[in-house]
Amino acid sequence: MVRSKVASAARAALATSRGYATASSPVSAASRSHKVVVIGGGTAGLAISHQLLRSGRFVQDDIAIVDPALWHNYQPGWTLVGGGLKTREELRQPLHGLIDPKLKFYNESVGTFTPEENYITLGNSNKLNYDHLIVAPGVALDFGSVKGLSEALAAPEESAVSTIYSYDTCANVFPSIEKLKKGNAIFTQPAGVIKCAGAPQKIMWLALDYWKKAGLYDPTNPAGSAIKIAFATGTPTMFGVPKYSAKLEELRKERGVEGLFTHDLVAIEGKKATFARPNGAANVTRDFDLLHVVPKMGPHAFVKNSALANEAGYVDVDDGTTRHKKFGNVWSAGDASSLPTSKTAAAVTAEAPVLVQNLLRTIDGKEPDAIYDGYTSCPLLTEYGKVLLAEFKYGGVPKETFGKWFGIDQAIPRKEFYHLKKTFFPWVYYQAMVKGNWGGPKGWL
Ligand code: UQ1
Repeated sequence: MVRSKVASAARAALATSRGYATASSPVSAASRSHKVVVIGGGTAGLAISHQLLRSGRFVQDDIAIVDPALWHNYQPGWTLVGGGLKTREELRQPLHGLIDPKLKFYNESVGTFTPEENYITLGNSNKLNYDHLIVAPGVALDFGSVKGLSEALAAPEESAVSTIYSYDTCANVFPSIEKLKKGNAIFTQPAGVIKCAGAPQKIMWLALDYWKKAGLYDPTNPAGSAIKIAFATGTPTMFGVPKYSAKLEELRKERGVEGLFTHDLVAIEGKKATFARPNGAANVTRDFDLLHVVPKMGPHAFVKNSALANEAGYVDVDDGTTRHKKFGNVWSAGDASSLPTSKTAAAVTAEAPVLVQNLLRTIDGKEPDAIYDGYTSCPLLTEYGKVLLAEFKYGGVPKETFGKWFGIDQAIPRKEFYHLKKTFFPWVYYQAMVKGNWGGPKGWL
């Protein structure tokens, strides 16, 4: 840290004296080496770093974590913030406090990857050499994907537009639900890959339940209700897994929610939302009195524009081993990876142990033998007090933890799953998962 400060001060002084920035010719950029460099202090980065440390095979500073963030957020909880059930503050912790002191923490951004020569540069131009690299920086929200969205989110009271998808905005969602007494409420989901594909409708189901209890929405008489509810999604169905999609479609119809499928939000102007349609069909514009938006998401530019990315911009790893397809000492898990599953913290519970086992075997000169089956989960709030616990693997095939134990059908919303979602998962997450002790359905590691 001290060294990097000196280096950047020297660079700044030089840049000033020459009158231009010298990013390409740093004066004395420091160079350090680590056995493992982990990009990202999010769910995947923390779980994997601590699982590696717990293997007992690494000493002080063998493993480094790179992340510019000051805070770590329990993002699965933001739906609960949107539903007025938790505060955003109680879901976050300072990132440095979650990192074991045996790990070297670079609280910096990433500049570039040079996998051919086994190093990365940091945003401050310092160089980190590695034996193994783990890339887990997550995905970026693209607020620019919807015209007028950034401006609308900055003035939530006037615009009636909000989103649970960021720390800055999630606290505005519940007040907007409470404030609405009549009119059109529209909940959107974009076409394309997002994290937690169920969240765009979870917040809708909570809002519906809230308005129902407030006497403003009657599911048996939606046309005669003060509030009308529509789910506008760029996707063709309620959910990507047929088993759960069927149940959610049944709920949508039962509850009188209008389904606007293959409607991809592209613009907000005043109280009008415009949706693109496929196959050159004309755009559709709808008036709203409340709009809950989910922006498009995608890989960070520093990943997308690197030699590590596949065509879509994700870190190009093997679906089973999590090892990079071209660079044998590069690995990825979590949202930034190309693993073709739904992007959730639950997925990381299954990905992390596979990555760790395979990386350790590779260090020993053996071939990877652990295989990730695509396990992921979506605890889908369908009302206050009930959750449909979708759990599935590659191919959208259900893989239900509790079905196996108790013979129950997890497509049926239950109060027990609600307690898991609201109380147990946030607790076990900070208590064990980020420390490398939690294997999801496998329990404590
Ligand atoms: C899980 O382990 C986890 O992380 C703590 C979640 O929180 C985000 C989950 O949503 C799920 C489903 C799991 C999986 C664990 C079990 C016991 C099914």
